Amino acid sequence: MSEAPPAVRVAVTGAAGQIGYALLFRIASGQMLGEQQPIILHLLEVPAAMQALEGVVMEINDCAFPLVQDCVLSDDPAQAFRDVQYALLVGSKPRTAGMERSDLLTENGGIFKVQGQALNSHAARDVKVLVVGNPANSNAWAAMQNAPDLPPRNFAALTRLDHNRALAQLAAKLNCPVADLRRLTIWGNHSTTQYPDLAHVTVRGQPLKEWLVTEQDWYRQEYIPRVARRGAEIIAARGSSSAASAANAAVAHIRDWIMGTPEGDWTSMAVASDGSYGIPAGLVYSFPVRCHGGDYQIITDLAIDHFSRQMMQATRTELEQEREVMATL
Ligand code: NAX
Repeated sequence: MSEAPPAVRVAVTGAAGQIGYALLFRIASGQMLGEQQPIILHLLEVPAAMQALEGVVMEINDCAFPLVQDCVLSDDPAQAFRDVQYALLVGSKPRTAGMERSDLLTENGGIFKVQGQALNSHAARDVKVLVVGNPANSNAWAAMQNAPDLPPRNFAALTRLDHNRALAQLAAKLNCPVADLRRLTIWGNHSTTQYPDLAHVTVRGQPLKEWLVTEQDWYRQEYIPRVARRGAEIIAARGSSSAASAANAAVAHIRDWIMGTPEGDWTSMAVASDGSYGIPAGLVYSFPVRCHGGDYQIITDLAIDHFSRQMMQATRTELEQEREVMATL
């Protein structure tokens, strides 16, 4: 019988929130890091939510997950991030009535500054950080800026939910299984300026491009806004924001980052730009990426047409503006 590998430490912030509630059980069951990988969960919350978090941990215990060796609960980022190899930063401050977007940016910038500093001081040197809490791209940028001793490429923001939403909407239109689709890209910000790009998509290996020319109105006027505003559609229907699908996307993001993207396909991750496609270096921007061996590579050689260029520019401009606000901190 082969011996189990040593446990890895996985931090989740906002662990008592609704995404946390959908996420922790998936991580604990082995769906993120594999069914052979023991884990120690490090759960960070604000003091007011610690009691609720204790209840969540009771439920984790009651599942008797064979992979879970321990749960560390804390309201102190220094303690929560000690020696962690993965950090899923879900907790953030929601936008409330009367709050300007710039207030949202600075309030969250403050949270992610502190968390970046704590990761820098206490996390494993090869920690992989996934920011889910909004505004996710700019929060990831703030955390990265405050963690100068950690590799910037180990920070990412979640656009996998947008990627999955875009796949599902396209599959519904084509009346085909999602599994037939490859090479879809979400460019830019996890916001309504994101650009779900179908120009490189293949369906059962055949390019979609010619079909797309005949469906321009649907693509530009229905599909792109629908994917970009899917979060609002969920809130209107459910009365609260996406949780299970967000948790699913976070699990898939980390799993692909570690275990690799499928042969012949890619995924979307918001990562520090390397200057590709004219996106300023360092801006946390969603790109098509291939993952292999625990690392990602931005796909740098896609042909970009005029429409795509305009869409990519619009979401880039928004991210540059967000970064300016964050940089004041
Ligand atoms: P909830 O309000 O249910 O939970 C958030 C939790 O974070 C709360 O328990 C709160 O106490 C905690 N928290 C707040 N500040 C904290 C801090 N400084 N340290 C630790 N914990 C803290 O929100 P939920 O629905 O779980 O959503 C969490 C975040 O994900 C939000 O910012 C939301 O906008 C964002 N989303 C991002 C998505 C993405 O694709 N990137 C999609 C889903 C979601 O909208």
